[in-house]
Amino acid sequence: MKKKHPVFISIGSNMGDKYANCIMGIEHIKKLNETEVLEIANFYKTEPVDYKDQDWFINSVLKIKTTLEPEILMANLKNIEQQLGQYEKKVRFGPRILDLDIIFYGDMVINRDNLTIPHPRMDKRCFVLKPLCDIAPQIIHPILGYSAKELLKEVEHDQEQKISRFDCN
Ligand code: PH2
Ligand code: MG
Ligand code: MG
Repeated sequence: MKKKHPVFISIGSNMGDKYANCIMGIEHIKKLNETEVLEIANFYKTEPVDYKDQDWFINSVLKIKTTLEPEILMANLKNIEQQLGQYEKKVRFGPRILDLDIIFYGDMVINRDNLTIPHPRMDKRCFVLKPLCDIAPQIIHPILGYSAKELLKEVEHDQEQKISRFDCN
């Protein structure tokens, strides 16, 4: 039997009906082979980081269990992003209908041209760490050795990363 790995995925949207886009994305992930969605964090309205001149995002984090290998999972997530309507030329860090990023894949460390796990910027990003702490505050970053909660503490007062709970109802 293939091993099922716990994986955390960051989900985000800042175009169109942002919350609906995230929900659609999750529905697609639920339909993937060999994959179960275990937990969904709260949703947050978050100030854009890295590329400031764009609309605010809706972000959350999911915990899934999957036997899909990291590259295969990533390809499936890209495919879902595309199904939800991709804009031909994406600006790096710019606006998107749906963005699905692998944050952690078990405690695997991967450094390949097209895939870096843990996600290389997650430890600086409130929009990842805040929802991650809703569902897995004690999870340890396999390179840095700090928990999600400890990492969040370092960035949560950053005035450039405003974040508030998004009311889904
Ligand atoms: N994604 C980015 C760049 N900046 N900012 C926020 N608040 N949320 C995001 O999901 C986000 C971002 C690139 O993927
Ligand atoms: Mg991203
Ligand atoms: Mg992405």
